[in-house]
Amino acid sequence: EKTLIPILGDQLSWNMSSLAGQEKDRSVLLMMEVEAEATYVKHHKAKIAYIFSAMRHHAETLRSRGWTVDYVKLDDPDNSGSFTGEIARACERYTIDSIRITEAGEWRIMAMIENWQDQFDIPVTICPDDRFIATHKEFDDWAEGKKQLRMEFFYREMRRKTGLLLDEDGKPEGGKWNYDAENRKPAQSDLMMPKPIRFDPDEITQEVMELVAEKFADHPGSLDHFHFAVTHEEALRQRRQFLDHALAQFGDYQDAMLTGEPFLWHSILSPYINSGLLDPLELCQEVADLYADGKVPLNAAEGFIRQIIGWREYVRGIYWREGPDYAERNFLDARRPLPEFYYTGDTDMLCLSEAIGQTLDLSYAHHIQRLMITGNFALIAGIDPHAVHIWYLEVYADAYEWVELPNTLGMSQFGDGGIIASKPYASSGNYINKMSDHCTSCRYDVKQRMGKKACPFNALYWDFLARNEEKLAKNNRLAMPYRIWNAMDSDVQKQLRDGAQAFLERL
Ligand code: FAD
Ligand code: DLZ
Ligand code: SF4
Repeated sequence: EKTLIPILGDQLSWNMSSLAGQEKDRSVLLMMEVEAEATYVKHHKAKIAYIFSAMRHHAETLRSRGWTVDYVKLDDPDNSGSFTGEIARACERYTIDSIRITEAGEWRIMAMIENWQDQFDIPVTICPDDRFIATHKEFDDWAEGKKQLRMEFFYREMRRKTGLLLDEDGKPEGGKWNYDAENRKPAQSDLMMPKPIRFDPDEITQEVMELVAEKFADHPGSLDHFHFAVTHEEALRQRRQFLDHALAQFGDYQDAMLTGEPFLWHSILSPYINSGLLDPLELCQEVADLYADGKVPLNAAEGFIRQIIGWREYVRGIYWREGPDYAERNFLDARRPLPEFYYTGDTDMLCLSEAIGQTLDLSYAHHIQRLMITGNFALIAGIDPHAVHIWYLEVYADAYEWVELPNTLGMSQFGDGGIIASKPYASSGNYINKMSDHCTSCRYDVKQRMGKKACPFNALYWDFLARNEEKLAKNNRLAMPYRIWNAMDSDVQKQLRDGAQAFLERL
């Protein structure tokens, strides 16, 4: 009689709650590469290759630590293609008296797991995922009764809970909780710029890449630039690389963008944190230690820690609190289909071709590209937020629904009507010009609002405000742009709206 312990593709941590206290000779760990998970949306080829390779490596190390791991490969001839089908088959291979699993990261899979007990007539224990800092209850208790769920205040709770960057009196280091105002510098290309480690595919990764190329040929993205770490050791090497060479300037250049530079001073750690190869709290502790030792400035350490114990925990809380219908929300009633160029990068708007091109090559783009280039464009062009959500879920190696959906549909597309963002992240070309060097080499002129050479973001931005005036004009944070819009000559207004319309029709 054994306990069956399924380990999902984003549960590749040593300290999974499903394994805690379990006896190795009474447990069978089940890992499954299944068609349903690879195709419920068309994940980027490099994302699937990353997940499968990391799973295969993790299975090897679990075995070397004495666990029995039953690993079902995608091309196993008996593979049923789904988690539930594979649990059913495992129950035939072994005498199972119970199933134990750490809660999954999305509603879709939780619904499957919750059926298993009745379906297989075996007790199923679902353990909380304690790799997160806040429990579901802690988030819900914090959110209860609040009119607005501001990340900033939740973040302070997480600082208190972890003690990160607090002095002996429990006060924030440096006297302020948040140093974001210092983190908005544009960058310049620099030969000394740090580079993430590019990990060469080993034999296991190569085998997986062949499998993916064959089975998922119609999925977006390329395998030719595969760069991800696939083991705990490699992920730790990238962590070291970031901490030693990029973190110190992470704060300053957090929002900067440069043509031909996909990574800048970012950590490129999200795929590893989200699938379990790296522990988020341990990483933040190390950042706090580097600050304490005088190795990195406070705006960098605080900015980085805020992304993880603040934003990352906060969006997870929102995801589970809002429920499975969150994905269907469409506050602005945006209906346009996603432009084809999101899957090819083929557009003459340089900021977009850069962000999308690197996404298709690398399965990576940094935050401000996701928010202010691809996200902003979709928002002001009125693209259906659900289609935008599917795209982000497909193309990024770090994308799991619990983190991707609130970021995309909530923060970036304002589809939730302002639960996450206090105003839509809509902007004209001006912001992109300030934070990047793209506009200097673009065929459009960022300073022009009308005419053939005008940057399309400009007319679209005003059209977005005009189109949504009824829903957005009440928002205090948009008072200024609406004042500017309403002070414009009606001729100018008309030309901007006609220009936007003509552009959208050509999309
Ligand atoms: P860094 O800039 O080095 O940041 C450090 C870490 O902070 C990241 O590794 C990540 O773990 C965390 N982090 C930063 N911002 C966020 C955030 N807003 N939400 C959650 N964690 C954050 N992040 C994902 O992990 N998965 C997603 O699917 C995802 N989708 C996004 C979609 C949109 C539209 C937007 C605007 C953002 C999205 N993000 C997502 C957040 C962020 O863009 C990525 O976490 C980040 O770009 C990953 O690169 P990095 O590791 O180099 O990050
Ligand atoms: C994203 C993904 C993919 C592409 N493939 C698998 C898989 O074959 N097996 C697996 O266990 N997990 C996979 N995943 C991750 C899951 O779809 C899912 O996102 C997480 O388990 C979230 O709970
Ligand atoms: Fe993007 Fe407009 Fe700048 Fe071109 S000019 S890079 S389209 S913001």
